[in-house]
Amino acid sequence: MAARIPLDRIRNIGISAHIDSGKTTLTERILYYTGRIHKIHEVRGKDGVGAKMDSMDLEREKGITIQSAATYCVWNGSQEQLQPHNINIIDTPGHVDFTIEVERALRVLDGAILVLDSGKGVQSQSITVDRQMKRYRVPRIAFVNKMDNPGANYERVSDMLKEKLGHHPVNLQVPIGAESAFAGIIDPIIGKAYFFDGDDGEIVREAEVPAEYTKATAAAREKIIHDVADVDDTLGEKFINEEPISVDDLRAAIRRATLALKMTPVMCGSAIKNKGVQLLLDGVVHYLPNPTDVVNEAHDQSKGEEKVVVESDPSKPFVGLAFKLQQDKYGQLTYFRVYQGTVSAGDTIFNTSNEMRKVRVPRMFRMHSEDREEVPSAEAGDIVAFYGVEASSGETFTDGKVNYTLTSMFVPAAVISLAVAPKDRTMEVNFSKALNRFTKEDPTFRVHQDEESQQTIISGMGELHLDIYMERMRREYNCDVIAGKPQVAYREAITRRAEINYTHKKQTGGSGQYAKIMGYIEPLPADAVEAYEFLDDVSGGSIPREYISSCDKGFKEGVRKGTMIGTLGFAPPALYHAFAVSNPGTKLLGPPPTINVGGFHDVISGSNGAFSATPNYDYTTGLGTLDVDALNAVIGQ
Ligand SMILES: Nc1nc2c(ncn2[C@@H]2O[C@H](COP(=O)(O)OP(=O)(O)OP(=O)(O)O)[C@@H](O)[C@H]2O)c(=O)[nH]1
Ligand SMILES: [Mg+2]
Repeated sequence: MAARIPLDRIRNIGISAHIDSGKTTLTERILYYTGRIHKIHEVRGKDGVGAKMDSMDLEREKGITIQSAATYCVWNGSQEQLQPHNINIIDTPGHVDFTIEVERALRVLDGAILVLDSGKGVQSQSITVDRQMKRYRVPRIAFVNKMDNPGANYERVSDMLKEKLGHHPVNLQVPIGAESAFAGIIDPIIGKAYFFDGDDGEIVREAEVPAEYTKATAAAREKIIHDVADVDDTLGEKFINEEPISVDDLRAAIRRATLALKMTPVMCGSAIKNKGVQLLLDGVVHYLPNPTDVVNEAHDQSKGEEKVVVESDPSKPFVGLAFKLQQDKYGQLTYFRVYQGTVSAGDTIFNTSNEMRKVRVPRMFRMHSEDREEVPSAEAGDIVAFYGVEASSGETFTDGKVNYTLTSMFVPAAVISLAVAPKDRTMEVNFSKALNRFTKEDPTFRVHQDEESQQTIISGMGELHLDIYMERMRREYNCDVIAGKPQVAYREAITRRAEINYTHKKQTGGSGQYAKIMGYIEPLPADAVEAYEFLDDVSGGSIPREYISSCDKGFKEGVRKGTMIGTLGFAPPALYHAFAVSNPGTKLLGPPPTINVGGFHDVISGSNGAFSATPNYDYTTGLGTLDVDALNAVIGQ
């Protein structure tokens, strides 16, 4: 293997946008210009081959991306002016039904390209994707694609970024012409024009700015300085003192402000016409973070979930996040982002999200869409796929020296459900095999048995989402499926804060229980990473520490069940809740009860057994009742 590229020359980026804006077409160009592929194939191209990143048959047939795909390349700059940089890329689907693919990519990436259609600008899915980027604090470059299309308008799209997404967009380029006359791009920062020659735009020709654009170029440079100085103090000071501002000063300021999420650099081009892609890659190097620029935090489970920073340092203990599972012809592939330390084939690693279960890593690969390259080890900052490592997506693994867990990703609730059955009884085994695998790979695809009808119900993010899985059952598992009528999955939501004041009293046989809990429930912000948050605000030991986790469990169960409809729990956008709990004057009326919380069995001692006792559920806490009563009160208001 070639010598490792140092961390400051690594970029882990996602390409995300509204459907059909050209993400896969753009990625295809990136792979071509960096020498990863030797011929360009179009999405829905006449040659019928299809783009590299859309490797699934269904993707090629439908001309849309369904699964995200990872790849990597090395970039030396549009003029070979840069040291080699390793760019790891995840191309994601734009269709809203596959939003989990965007979610998990953005969870593990350091930066992103937000692609926008030059005519349509900020579209519905751009808003969703932008919210996901904000959730994980991902700095991004906006790329205004399709500059060759009728109605192309770079400035207007940039204005929409401000109006609709609240960004501070800064236009880094001046397009030369637009629509069918779109010919090239000016970079006002260095004052040069670029044209893309050769059959596939592979030759980037640097030229003087055409005379008719000199005024516009000077004005654009002024505006860049002005707009960046607004959000970067160092540049701001130079600007006020009227000191000369060099190319490096300006680029450094843009980088700082972009990483601090204070501005969005806006660039443009036409992926299909092979224009602007190399300059965008230069932009990725200049303005998007390397792994060490990003602060990643974990919870130390051995220190009561204390927050710790995981460092992009290969010599520290290994910490990695399993973010995507995929089955291929060779077996189970688990994609990992390594956040800290080093992991090598043959190592034993520990699943800190699942009771430190240990697994051996037999082999690991760097992925290039469906192709792979075996590597002996991976270091902090890398994205790799392990073979033969059992995991669920969102689980943290370490080398066992530390017991850290990383924040998992936000999983949206289902919006639609469908009763399904295999057409033929002989297919039942394959039917359940397929459902098993799909639910493991995709947390937004859920399966349950309807208690009354005994039917198998699948639920997901939309009709297309469910259709794709039924089609995959037919193709990959030889199992035809009959389906009922789709049902919209209604869910309940908390809309505003409400107070809780609940007294639990129970006398059973010899033992009695008494507990009083006060607190509040309120919606979390729409961009919260976790769908449920428990806030322990107990003071003065009014509820002893050992019972706080029982309170948490009881509330969680209440949220999962919901109150009115019962099965699917509460839904965004009015997201779940936080609690403060306090319990003045608790006393126990009898001997302590025995309880079972989940799979965990404990005998309560002390004087507050009632916190974990249960009038309604025999496996969870007495607070389950509290939830339902309190939530009823909230929803009823
Ligand atoms: N005119 C024009 N068309 C483009 C450009 N880039 C892509 N397209 C076309 O737009 C369509 C969608 O392109 P894709 O690359 O599949 O878009 P995508 O964003 O990956 O789509 P999903 O992954 O399904 O969300 C294709 O027909 C492309 O040929 C461009 O720069 N100009
Ligand atoms: Mg695509």
